[in-house]
Amino acid sequence: MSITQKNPTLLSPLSGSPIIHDCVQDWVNALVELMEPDSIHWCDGSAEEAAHLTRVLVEQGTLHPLNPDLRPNSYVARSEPSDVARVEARTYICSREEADAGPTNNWEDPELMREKLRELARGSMAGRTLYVVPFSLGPLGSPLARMGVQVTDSAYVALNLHIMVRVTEEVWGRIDSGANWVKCVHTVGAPLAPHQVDVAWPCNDTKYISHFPEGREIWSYGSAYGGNALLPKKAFALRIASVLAKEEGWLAEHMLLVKVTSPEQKSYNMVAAFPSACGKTNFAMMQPSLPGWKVETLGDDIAWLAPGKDGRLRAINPEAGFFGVAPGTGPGTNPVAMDMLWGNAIFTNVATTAEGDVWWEGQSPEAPEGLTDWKGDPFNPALGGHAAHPNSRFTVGLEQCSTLAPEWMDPEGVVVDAIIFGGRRSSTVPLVLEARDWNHGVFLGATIASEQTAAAEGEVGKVRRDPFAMLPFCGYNMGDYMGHWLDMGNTLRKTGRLPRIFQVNWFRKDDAGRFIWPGFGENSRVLEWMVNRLEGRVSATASPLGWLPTALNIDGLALSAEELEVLLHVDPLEHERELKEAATFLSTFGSRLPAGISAELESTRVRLRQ
Ligand code: GTP
Ligand code: SPV
Ligand code: MN
Repeated sequence: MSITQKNPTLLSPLSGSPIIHDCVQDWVNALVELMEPDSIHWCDGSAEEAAHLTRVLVEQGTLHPLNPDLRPNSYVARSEPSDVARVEARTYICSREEADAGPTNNWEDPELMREKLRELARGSMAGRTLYVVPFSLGPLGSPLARMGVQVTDSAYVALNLHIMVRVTEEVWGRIDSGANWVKCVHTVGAPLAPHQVDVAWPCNDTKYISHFPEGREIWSYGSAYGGNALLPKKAFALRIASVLAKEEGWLAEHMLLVKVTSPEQKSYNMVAAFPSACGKTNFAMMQPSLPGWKVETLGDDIAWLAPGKDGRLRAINPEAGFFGVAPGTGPGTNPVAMDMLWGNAIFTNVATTAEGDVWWEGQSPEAPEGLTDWKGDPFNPALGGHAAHPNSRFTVGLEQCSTLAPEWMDPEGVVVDAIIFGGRRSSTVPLVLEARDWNHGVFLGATIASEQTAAAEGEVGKVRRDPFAMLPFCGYNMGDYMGHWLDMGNTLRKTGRLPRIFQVNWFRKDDAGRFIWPGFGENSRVLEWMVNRLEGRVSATASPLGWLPTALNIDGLALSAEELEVLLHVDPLEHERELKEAATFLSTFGSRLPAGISAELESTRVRLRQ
């Protein structure tokens, strides 16, 4: 039941509403008292509710309907130009001890941060509706699923949550204490004075994305964009979940999840961790160029992995939708995504066409005439610049993806056969290699570096260490996190088969600055090599970095043998430098760096000098 209470002081459940546990009622009551919304809306996740939220947002000018003949039930939102990506500098892990947040996270004392947030949040929802959104990450009732409730004063956020997670009243029946759900508080920080006219994208220049791991609580202030505001995504499913996972013996990872089937009809499930805007969604929807191969989608951004009853590592996708990068998505690169965006989609910060459709760089070679850019201004290609913001995104449900694997609802998850780490590197790092063993694979994950993208504020193109693609998403000390990965290996080794670990880099460039590897569907050639390795069918060449392909299938590709050599080349001098940088990074963890990682570092150093 979707209920709006006009008078927020009347919080006892209305007749006919589901029984909502006191711990939720008390929490919402306290927030209402603090933030002073005009009304409260208890969400139920229904289609009627989505229609209501959409109507509100269209009236408010936040959503612009697209041409229903071209893209039914689809809308464009244009954010404030200052609110376009995750704000890592404003993201905090407020553990009791600073050392538990570690050197890669911003830390603040939890009590001081709560105090600060309480002051900011006081009266922050004035003139607005407070939406209470109950959700499940993962299929409700699955041993791997977790529940949460997000409170938000943004109808745009509530509507996106409808798509991104399983919003359902069934959650109310399962919340029986303060312990088994995560509290997510979100306000755009833009109270309205009486009769003040609202803006299309309310937000605040002051932003805080704060996590309280011990309290299982998240507070987000000032932004309505992506991971800053859709709290079940990065804030819960990665930062808080990584802490739960460490305590409970599982893994919460920034990974896509796919099922790969070979021409012999053998299937393997793979996860791959690449940093933001480095190819997860594209990989997850890959259309293999090699005949007979099939890739089916299970997840494109987050995977939760845990040893199953059979002792093998299993994975689920906790999400229910895609929040994907629009630019670069086109019929040639990701036809599956293009198809799934036929309707029922929300586009944020893309350009719009004169016909009332969407456009972004990479959708077609030329920008059509008469575009309106992401800020709502006429687009003039002669002036340069982007029509769509580089971090413009689409929100659409998983079920619209034609390559969705039938196992996507399986509460037990799927067995993981291979783990892939990757990054965006224009030089140095080979196209693909295989780790020598689990610990070496963990070392590869721990030392991955990548060029920064537009998915977060910061200098685009700058190389930074992004261990496990989790640098912005690990909710605790990353040294302990590396140790947890090593421990998981020990656990899995006792009970069953360990997944094999690979590393890839689709992004090596030539001297002219062009990508050497064609990427996208052609990445299936790399999958073929991996599957051949899993099946013990091909040998590999030892290198100081791990096992390199002795041969790779490039039949029919416009790629010379010399280019392939460049793609697989390991330059000892370059890697000495690389290793030095990795060592400097790892040394920042001090005594929290696991001995197993130091040992791998030393072993790689020795191998490079041999
Ligand atoms: P997040 O949602 O931010 O976590 O990003 P993601 O890892 O899912 O990245 P996504 O698949 O959306 O790709 C980001 C950009 O990289 C897009 O512009 C893609 O076109 C581009 N890209 C993806 N795969 C490849 C590839 O194999 N080769 C090249 N050259 N570009 C790629
Ligand atoms: C990422 O940045 O890795 C994303 C987008 O997937 S966001 O949800 O904004 O974090
Ligand atoms: Mn991501």
